Amino acid sequence: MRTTTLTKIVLIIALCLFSFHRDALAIGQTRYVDCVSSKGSFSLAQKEELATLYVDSNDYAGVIRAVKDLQADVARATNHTPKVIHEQASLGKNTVIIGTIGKSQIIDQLIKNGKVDATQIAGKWESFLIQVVQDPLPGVTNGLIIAGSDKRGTIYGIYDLSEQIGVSPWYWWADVPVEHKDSLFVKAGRYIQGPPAVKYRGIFINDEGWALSPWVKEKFGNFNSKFYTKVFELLLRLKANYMWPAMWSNAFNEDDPNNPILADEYGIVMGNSHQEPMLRAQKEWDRRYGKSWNYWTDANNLQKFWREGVRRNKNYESIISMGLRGADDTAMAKDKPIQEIIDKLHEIIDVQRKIIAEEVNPDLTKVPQLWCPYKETQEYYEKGAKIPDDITILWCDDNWGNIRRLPTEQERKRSGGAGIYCHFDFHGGPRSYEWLNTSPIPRIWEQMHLAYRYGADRIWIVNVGDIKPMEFPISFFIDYGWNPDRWPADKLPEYTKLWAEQQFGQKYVADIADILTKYTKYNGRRKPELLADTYSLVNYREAETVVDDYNKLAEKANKIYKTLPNEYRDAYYQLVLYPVIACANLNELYLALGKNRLYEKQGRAATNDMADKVKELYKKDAEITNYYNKVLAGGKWNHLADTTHIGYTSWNPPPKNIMPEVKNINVPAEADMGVAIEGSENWWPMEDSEALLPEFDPFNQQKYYIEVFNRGRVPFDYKIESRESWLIVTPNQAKVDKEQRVWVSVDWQQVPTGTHRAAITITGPNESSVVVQAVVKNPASPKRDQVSGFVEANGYVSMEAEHYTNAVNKAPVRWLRIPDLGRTLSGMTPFPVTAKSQSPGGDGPRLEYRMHLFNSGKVEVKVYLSPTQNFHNTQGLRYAISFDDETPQIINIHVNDTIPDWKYPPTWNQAVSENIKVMISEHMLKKPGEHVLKFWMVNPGIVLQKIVVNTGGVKPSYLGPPESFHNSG
Ligand code: REL
Repeated sequence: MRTTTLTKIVLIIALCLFSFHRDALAIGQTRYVDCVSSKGSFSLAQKEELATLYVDSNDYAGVIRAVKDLQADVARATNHTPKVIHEQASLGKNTVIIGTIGKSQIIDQLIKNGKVDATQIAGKWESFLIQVVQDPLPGVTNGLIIAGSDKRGTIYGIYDLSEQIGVSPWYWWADVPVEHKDSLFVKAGRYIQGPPAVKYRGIFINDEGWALSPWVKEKFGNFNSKFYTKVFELLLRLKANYMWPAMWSNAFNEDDPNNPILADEYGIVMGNSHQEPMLRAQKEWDRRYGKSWNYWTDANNLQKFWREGVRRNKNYESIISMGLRGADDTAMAKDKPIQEIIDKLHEIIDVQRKIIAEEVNPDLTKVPQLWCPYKETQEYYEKGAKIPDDITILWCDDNWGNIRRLPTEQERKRSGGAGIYCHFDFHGGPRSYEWLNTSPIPRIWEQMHLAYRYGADRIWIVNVGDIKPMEFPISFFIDYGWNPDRWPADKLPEYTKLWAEQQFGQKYVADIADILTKYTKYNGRRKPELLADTYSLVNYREAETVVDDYNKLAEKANKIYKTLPNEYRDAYYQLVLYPVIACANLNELYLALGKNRLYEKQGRAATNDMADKVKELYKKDAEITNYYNKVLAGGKWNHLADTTHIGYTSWNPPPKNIMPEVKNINVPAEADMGVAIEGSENWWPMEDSEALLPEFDPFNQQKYYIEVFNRGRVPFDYKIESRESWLIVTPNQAKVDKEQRVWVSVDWQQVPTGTHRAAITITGPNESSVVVQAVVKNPASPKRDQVSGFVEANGYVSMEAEHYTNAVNKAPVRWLRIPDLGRTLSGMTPFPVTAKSQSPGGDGPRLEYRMHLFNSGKVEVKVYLSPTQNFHNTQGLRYAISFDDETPQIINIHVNDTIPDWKYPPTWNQAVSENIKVMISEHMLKKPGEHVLKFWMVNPGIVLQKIVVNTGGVKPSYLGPPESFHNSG
């Protein structure tokens, strides 16, 4: 008997620990639900025996509704449905008592009787307490109390329990399965959360024309309350509270009158986009007045229109967008003098506030309002527009995730506070990006951390396009806003793992987290819509390495897919596999396209193969889209993969993907040998110049390729000879049908000291031959294992920021590594981000990079930085740079960004497209040998990703040369 019980316990524990069991049910929170009982634990479910769920019928309708979700969630996990009751008389022995302080008699009574101490949450915003209480009330032996400080506090408490029992906030929106559990226990203890650090946290559904709209039409008819309640529920499960609704052809309040009613009942605070003031969608205006609004000519109609809007929604919780922009995301008056526009803005806000005072509350400080200095409207503010103190200023990013402005010390005193509106999706220039998730969480962290530390914490709202496929960054954005202190930079990898675990269980956590981190990094390097002609085809094997890495990731993601139990596959496909295989395929397509064009110039027989490959990959792209739309989850997400992404010619998406133009050539029959080499687009014997491979050195111990290719249809044999026995060439003879890649490397045990030139002779058909030169540099010193720091090769030293030799801190400033930030490895930034500016030099904070150079004279230092905006609106963000004892040169990263008219500076297009800002300084080095490069802090907010010291050999590439050989010394 005892053995059986023991076996059972062991089995249950094993089930809890292994396979797809999910520990990280509530990301970043103490885990309080278990599937085995423990001392003093509360039994929520034990086979058919379920605790009763009690909620006062006088509590908020939204709380009562959420309890029904909890009831359904328990059933999802256990297959048994608990009872929901509202009468005190029917309280069972085991009851979950749920209620809002001040709205639930029982909760108030428990607090009064001292059974529950709610002082930590009472009167706070959106806070809750979950506590196991023995004998809380007569007849109740075991109680689980979920008490909320306010309506959403209670709702969040309810959904927190749901999350802990294994229902992911994405259970419906991403088909995340709920793992079956026979038993659920809440461990003895008190679990408190809130208040959130950011008061309003939400999303903006936008640019919904291509994917979300047809999906909504097919599944819900229109953007009605059937659709929106799905969104509201998701937001509450994520602990978000705020939203701007879809607005392209839609009007939230009008398309379904139940929309605002249900938003309010659920507990979602509604607003409208930055261009739609006074709780009215632009479409409502268009439907009535049919032309663009203009306050100069339409003041009366606009005032009437606004009055109707705030009157209609006055009983619902909202944040009212204030001010005015032109219709359709344009400036309100392009040709008028700026002062006239500012005066008009003042007049508009005055009128709007008068209407609000008359219609909603004469005490305007009680009515949440925001003004959003989006695009041109920021100029009005910087040039003197005065925004009433109690209105929240919702600062914006540059549409590409880089915050344009943060509150100054003075502005931080405003009673309305500040917030941030930013983008994971954008319809506009320099190119729309609306297809896949391209926002790695380290950059979201870095920017929102800045925002938080500079006091922009009243509202965070992010443009998420169609919601899908932004699931992962949405979770992070909301979780980070809830409790930024829980997620310092070094915990970001943990966040990714916990998120992966919440959706897929423990088994593949590390691998899935790795996939999420890498695919977002790869997509963050350049938006897929901009990908054509990005990576170098010939230098540093850049394009093929990117494709190789992406394909390896796709292979890994696919392998996991195949071994996952069936019920996890849909979720995994949409959250992990799809973005990886879709973008790996696209990268490969552009590599094939680049090769097709290069090969055509070289007359390679393989030109047409590359054209076929492009066609095949283009077809595969359509198949992936089709799978997402039609097969995944039985077609549940049809259209959500419709967004076009191939064939852009401007910022505006093409209406349909367009197959890129490929080149086909007529290949003559006769065999004809061509030779191409790494680092060059030329081919020989066509070219007059010398065929010279990049240099070989004992530090990096490179291998470089030579490509022997056929310009005819008949295959031929080649032979390769070199006099140097230490030069390894493989294969040194072969039959070439279309092309053969030959690898050249050096046997470093055999090479004599010094610089050598080795000729490699390739002999092909009809006695044709090509000579390729290899330069091999084997210096007497330094020696590979003795050198400390980096070593120059091929005319450069390339260094990842985190591979500094020395980080010099100076209290309170220290250097912070932000893992996985940026295009290559990670980012280094001076911390805290609110630290005072520093004068570079002396013992100032700096990163030091030791290196050995073989060259001297003039060198160029290229510093790769995140494209941070001039968020202080001062002269620009600066760092300083020096070699050895040089006086540091101060470099202003915004020096070329002077914005006379507050439009985006010309350098901005390049910086956001490339997702990097490269600054160059020149230095004079008297002699070769050991040097120390110093990167000095001047302003906080600068994020260093990579440094390249160019002694004359850097070749064009997108990411810059790969990292040079280095030793920690
Ligand atoms: O991303 C933005 O904030 C804007 O482009 C949009 O809010 C804008 O109103 C656009 O969707 C409308 O055409």
